[in-house]
Amino acid sequence: MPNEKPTSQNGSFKTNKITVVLGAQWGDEGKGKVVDMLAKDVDLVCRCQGGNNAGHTVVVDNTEYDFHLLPSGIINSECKSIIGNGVVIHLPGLFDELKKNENKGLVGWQDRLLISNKAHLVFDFHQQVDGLQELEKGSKSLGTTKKGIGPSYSSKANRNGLRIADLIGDFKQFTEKFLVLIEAHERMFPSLTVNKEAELERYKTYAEKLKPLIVETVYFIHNELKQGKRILVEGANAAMLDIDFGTYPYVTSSNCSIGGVCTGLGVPPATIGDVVGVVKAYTTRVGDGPFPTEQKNEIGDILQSKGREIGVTTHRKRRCGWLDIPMLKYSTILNGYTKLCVTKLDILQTLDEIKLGIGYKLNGVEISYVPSNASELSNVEVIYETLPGWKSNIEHVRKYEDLPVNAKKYIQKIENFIDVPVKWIGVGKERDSIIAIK
Ligand code: 2SA
Ligand code: GDP
Ligand code: MG
Repeated sequence: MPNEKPTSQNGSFKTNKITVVLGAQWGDEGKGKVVDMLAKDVDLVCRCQGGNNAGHTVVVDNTEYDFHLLPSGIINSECKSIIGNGVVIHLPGLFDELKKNENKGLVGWQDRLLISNKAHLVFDFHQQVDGLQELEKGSKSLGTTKKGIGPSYSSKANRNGLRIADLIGDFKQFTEKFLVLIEAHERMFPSLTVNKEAELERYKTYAEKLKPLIVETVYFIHNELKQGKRILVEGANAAMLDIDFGTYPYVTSSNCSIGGVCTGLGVPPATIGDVVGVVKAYTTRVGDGPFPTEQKNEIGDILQSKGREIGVTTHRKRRCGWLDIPMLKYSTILNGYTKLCVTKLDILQTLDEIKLGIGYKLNGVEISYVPSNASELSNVEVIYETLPGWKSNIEHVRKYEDLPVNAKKYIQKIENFIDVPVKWIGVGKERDSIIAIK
């Protein structure tokens, strides 16, 4: 855990291992809250992938913060926050987010926020393109957040994307590259409307505002590790939205599983210690794509309304269903969780019975894997186990022993199926609404 004493590693330098927090389902498991909880014991909180498609909520003393590009550790005055090279940054969004949080009481971020000069930029036109692509797909749309994430990562892969380093370097060269990038997109999307001059003027101002925040984050993180500093990584989105391992094409455009930590920060795998999988006590998904345990019925409506399952970025209603064990097992294989945090157990407290998806059948035959093909995954039949509910309020519970017996049984079932210890249980949205298990 983050507060462990420095240990020898690789024989090369003394270091604490990095703790990683990852979404184990389709996102919105409550990663923000978990990061906020662990951030009190660390020196550095880093985002490694995604952009302002993410929406991470932290509730402190009745103030609700929603973070999109800023690491959730930013409200902790004792630790620094890094936006790593793997993140795609929409600068107008970043500065709006800072302003909004300043209005909620955030102070001193200028001394705590560091941004990689290798991070790619998301321009407004990338967001327009995101919208146009969704429109073109019609009924086959992905349900993106339209934050320009896919188009920006496409520019990166296409090697004509622009990075922070371009912006804070020679502005003449930035201008040339920007115009090349825009013109390439105008050829592909003739309806695109970009006021190039105004955009360049705007970015000139951003460049000056950004300069004090920019560092070579690879060296910075390496040096922090060498000094035995404690580092926490805040994954965004989740395993089933991973571009390689998720329900492609209904995924985001980054690696939101463990590999994205190494590529998105420039840290070697041996520096990673605990991997905390954040698991919502049921499942939600926002956007399109297969969702085997989805409940398009009264149960789904109860989970949606009691769980206030509304997108933090787009305000879309999230689709809801039962916990999906085959999917969680797959996500565990990918990420190698060493600890689990089960969140939102309180949301199940009114139900007479709770179902757990424990297996899949495809064409009547039981299968032991999550199909890679989206249409096959849409056709799986879920095998359920039904457990009795506990029908009592658990929001005040702070000790595992004090949970109702059926709530404990539910947690034990998850632990047994996944074979990873559950170390925390969320029973409310507030910072202290958590049960820590020794
Ligand atoms: P994109 O915009 O290209 O990344 O969208 C591709 C898919 O990824 C999903 N996605 C998300 N799923 C859950 N939560 C996310 N963040 C917001 C939140 C979502 C919101 O915290 O609630 O407000 O709607 C997130 N971001 C991307 C997206 O729904 C697509 O299925
Ligand atoms: P993230 O994207 O994984 O950080 O999750 P979101 O912030 O998008 O969504 C999680 C929502 O659940 C937020 O509104 C949180 O305040 C809330 N939340 C987190 N943990 C709990 C919990 O244990 N119980 C309840 N009732 N709400 C929780
Ligand atoms: Mg979210």
